Amino acid sequence: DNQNEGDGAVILQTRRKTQRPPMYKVLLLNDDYTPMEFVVHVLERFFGMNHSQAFEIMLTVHKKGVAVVGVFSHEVAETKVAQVMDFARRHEHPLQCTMEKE
Ligand code: TYC
Repeated sequence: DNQNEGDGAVILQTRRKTQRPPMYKVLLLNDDYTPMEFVVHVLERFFGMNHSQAFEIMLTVHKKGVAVVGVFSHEVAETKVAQVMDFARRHEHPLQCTMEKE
């Protein structure tokens, strides 16, 4: 940000550009075996979606192969991925969830 000193003199670059934390997309991947109802449940449970939003996103993943299910800070995104992967593994479904920098 440049600052005008009133008499026309300008101080150049007294402040660096404001830093925003990098954000991460959490992605859900399609597979042939995880039941559709399980994926809907995951989206409701870990991503706070209502049933109709969750069903819509599940169908998008099913048809397109992948969808962004949310955008979060690094720490929150890592937690979501771990929760989904652990829940899927405990239920013996091959569902995959990953994150990537936006
Ligand atoms: N393709 C799965 C089926 O036909 C459903 C599914 C949807 C699986 C989304 C994973 O992320 C997924 N049962």
